[in-house]
Amino acid sequence: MTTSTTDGSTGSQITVLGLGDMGSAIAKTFVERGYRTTVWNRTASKAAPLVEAGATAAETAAEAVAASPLVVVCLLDSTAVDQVLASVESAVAGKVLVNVTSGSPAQARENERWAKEHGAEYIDGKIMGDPPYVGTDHIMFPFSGSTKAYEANESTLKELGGIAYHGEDAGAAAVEFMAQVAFAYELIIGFLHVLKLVEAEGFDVEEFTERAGGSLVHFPSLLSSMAKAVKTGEYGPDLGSLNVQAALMNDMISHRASVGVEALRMREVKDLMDRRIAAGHGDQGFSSLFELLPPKK
Ligand code: FVH
Repeated sequence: MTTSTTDGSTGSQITVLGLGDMGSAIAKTFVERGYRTTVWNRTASKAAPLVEAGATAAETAAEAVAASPLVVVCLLDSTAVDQVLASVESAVAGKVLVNVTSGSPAQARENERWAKEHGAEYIDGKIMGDPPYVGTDHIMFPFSGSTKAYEANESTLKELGGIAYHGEDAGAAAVEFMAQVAFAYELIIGFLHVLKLVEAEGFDVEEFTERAGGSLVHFPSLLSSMAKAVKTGEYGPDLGSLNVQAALMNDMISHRASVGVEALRMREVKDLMDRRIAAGHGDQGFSSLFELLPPKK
């Protein structure tokens, strides 16, 4: 339960800036685990439950930063982060800043540049999970940035839940976050389109989902082999050859049209398959469509 400053000394003090749903859950976890926790929020009243639990409320963000060697920032967005950091200025010198606010890789790198300029170490973090799960295995925090600061504070960061370090590039945690979130959204919008089809045919969407869920066990190995094909450029006939799959695509598109269900995605897939086949790659598999996705290699 120790934290460390950039000069290597240790302590069990921590500051949390931002007490929205997530910031409050983070601060509460540290208080419950015995850290001397200082909190600050723009709307001061949100600190009351944490003070009752044992935290100390600071009147200004600068005062809160000055109180601890390790400062966790959890605000709405990067605009809020910029505004709050601008207000703390020299108080961050010698501190380790851990910013878990959502934002882009470029914003993370800019925050790191700002921190260095002000004499602080910077760790960027992202949050994959909901506030009630903070402090459990059901939430994941990818981190990146200063290796020295991460290693010195790893055990403290572990209090938050599952953690993973993605390297010295401050933008890497945001890359991981954006890709993981995009992966989930791409899957679930496809799932909703499929449920529309099942419903249009008059079948039960819950019963179908139970059966479809069973098929997901095959996905990890399929995804791994597709990623390998993309990385090596060696496209075997995964899911069958494109020549065969394109014929199936015609059936899928006309079936959807027959029940009045949108076929946007299937048409995109069919178009990519046709272009790949026309270029002489009909013997390759689904993963070879990667070659046609922009930006062109
Ligand atoms: N809540 C969740 O489930 C998600 C899970 C995935 C990751 N997110 C990200 O976590 C960041 C914080 O989210 P949050 O849930 O705590 O958000 P809110 O409850 O809306 O609290 C926002 C806090 O930000 C403060 N704030 C906003 N603008 C400013 C500003 N210009 N200056 C200073 N503070 C600002 C706000 O203060 P107040 O309104 O109470 O005065 C709250 O403390 C976020 O990046 C999610 O994407 C959470």
